[in-house]
Amino acid sequence: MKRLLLTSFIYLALLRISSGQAYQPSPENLAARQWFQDARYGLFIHWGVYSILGDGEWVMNTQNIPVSAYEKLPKFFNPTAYDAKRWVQIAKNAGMKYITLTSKHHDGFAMWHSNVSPYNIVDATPYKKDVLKQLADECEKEGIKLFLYHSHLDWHHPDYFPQGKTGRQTGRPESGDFEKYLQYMDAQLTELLSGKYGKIAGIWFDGWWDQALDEHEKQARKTHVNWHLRRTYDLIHRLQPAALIGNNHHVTPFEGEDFQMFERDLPGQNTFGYNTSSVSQLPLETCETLNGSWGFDLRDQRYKSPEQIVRYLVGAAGRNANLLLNVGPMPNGEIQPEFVDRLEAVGNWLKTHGETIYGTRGGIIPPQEWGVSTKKGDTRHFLHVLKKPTTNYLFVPNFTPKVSSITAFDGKKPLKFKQQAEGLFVYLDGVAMNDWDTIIEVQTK
Ligand code: FHN
Repeated sequence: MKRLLLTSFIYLALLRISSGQAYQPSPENLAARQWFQDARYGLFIHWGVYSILGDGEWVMNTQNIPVSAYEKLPKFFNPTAYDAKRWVQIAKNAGMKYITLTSKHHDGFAMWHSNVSPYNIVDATPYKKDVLKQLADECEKEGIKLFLYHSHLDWHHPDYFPQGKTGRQTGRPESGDFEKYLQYMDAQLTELLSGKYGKIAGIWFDGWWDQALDEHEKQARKTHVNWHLRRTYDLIHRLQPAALIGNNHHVTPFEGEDFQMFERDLPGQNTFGYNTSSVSQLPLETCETLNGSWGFDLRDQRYKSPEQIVRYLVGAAGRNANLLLNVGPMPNGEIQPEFVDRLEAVGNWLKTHGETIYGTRGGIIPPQEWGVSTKKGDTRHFLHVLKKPTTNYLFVPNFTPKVSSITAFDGKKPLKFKQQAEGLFVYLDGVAMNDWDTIIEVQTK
């Protein structure tokens, strides 16, 4: 009887695992999630052989370049100015705590020395050096965590079949074995997570949506292929339990994922048309470009100002999310000065105001007309005023914890306040309003 019970228990457990319902994050993984939320700000790097053409990372698709022609590109990729040390310093000066590098984008080219395919930075370029290894070593040295962006979608691999809705003109064969493609992808992920590149903080997937041919299917989380996501996720967690898995599928998270991401929109918003409005309980991250492009685009001058970036970062933190801000380095390996200068200006702001961002969580009140709030522990609250109120006071609705003092964060001037059942009134007389962000600190008992 005891044996029968045990067998049924094991069977049920296996059934739950195969139906993808039993993901229990490990203690290391839960700790990593805390770290991730505390970090709040990271550098996204889109870099690959596509950067040579200076037309973004989608160039293979947008210019309908067949695989046979695109395969010539790596022969011109010789980033002699690439300096991992410099990249990590740029991220650090910007106040960023982690870097997310494209290990493989949709073009299928591996930015590390892969043994699974010669289509990689060491075997297919005159540069012949493993850019990922250099970055991983430098990150490790400097205490910056490293995530890897990895595309599910692959415009190069012959077994990525059936083809999805993009990359249709790349001349790939009209047949293929999707399961073989998944094995290839898992083998490459295994290489990335088996120690040579140290501790990988997380895998940032993208491209799942390529196989969901219409919006309805996408929202129903259905695709034309079986991605076996859970199998891949379990493999990653087996190799590195603390590695956080996120997937930019633009729908509600699947079992086995550790954070939820949004693209070019703050959580809950969908101005870009990509995102789901449902926000999960997982740690959150939103990614944005510093100009208008992910991969290097020679013509793109739409640089965001440091002020815009700070306000976006604050908006994200107030919604309990990280900001992953992107640069697309040039084909020679340099990050252009227009990016570096802006990143540094934000880093300078963080030197004096980072206390209200790092290690915080979204505040106890939802975003307001005037801005957002963050909190540190249970008793420190930061009101980030992003839009000057028309009155001489700020109204914070439903703020129930008992307030002991309120000060302007810059200059530490004590402020008058009135706490009533409907909320908190903070009087702004004498507060120097700042166009970027005026911060008011509320101390509660
Ligand atoms: O197609 C990609 C795009 O190239 C870029 O990598 C962004 C980053 O979030 N994500 C995809 C579109 O959702």
